[in-house]
Amino acid sequence: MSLSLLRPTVAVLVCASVAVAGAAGAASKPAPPAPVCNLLTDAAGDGNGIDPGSPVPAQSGGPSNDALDIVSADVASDAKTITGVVRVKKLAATSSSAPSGMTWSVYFTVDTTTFSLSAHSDPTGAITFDAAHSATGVNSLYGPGVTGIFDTAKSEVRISAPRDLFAAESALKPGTKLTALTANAGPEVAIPDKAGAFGGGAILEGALYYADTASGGKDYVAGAPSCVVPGK
Ligand SMILES: [Ca+2]
Repeated sequence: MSLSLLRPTVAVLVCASVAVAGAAGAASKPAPPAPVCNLLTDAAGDGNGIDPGSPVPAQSGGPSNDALDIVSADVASDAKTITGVVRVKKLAATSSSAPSGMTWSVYFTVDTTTFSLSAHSDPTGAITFDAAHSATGVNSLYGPGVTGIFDTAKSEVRISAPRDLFAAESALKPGTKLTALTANAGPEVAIPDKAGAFGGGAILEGALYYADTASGGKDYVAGAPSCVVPGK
């Protein structure tokens, strides 16, 4: 989504919220705002962006991978923590169609900086969590302090980072608008270093490698009530 397409949407939302606030102010006891939930949704059954037999995956490259089939996503924050959630059709830590491991990520943008909160499974199913930003086109990983919950019972991945972790790029304080919410899921593709060797944890992710991607969700205002409890 380009910013030129995004901005008119933001402007409409701002006007709508002002109108609602005005109406609520007339009441003697305004109701608290309802928690937001499922800011981003996606159809089930389309987690098949990867065809393992093709160097450039087709749009429908074989059976949908339930563990990578995004159905919804959220981002939520409070004064201390920001949490991203990716929900899939049926979460699993390993997959025969993604033997190199898998990644689930939530992206959001503040001003011109895009941030990500991600979970990674390795070939054994071990899970790690990280955060990154991509203001200059090169992802810089943040750490430490990123935690998460790989919740197979709810088929959702929750990744949490201390708000302070992003302080160098954005305060992310309550009231900050988070736009361009996007969720991606796909295999992790190991890439060789310049010497042609694998190692050092280098991984590649990108549109060509996503099994599923979802965008076009609603914006989130930091600190707003959500069905997601930050840090949980
Ligand atoms: Ca999907």
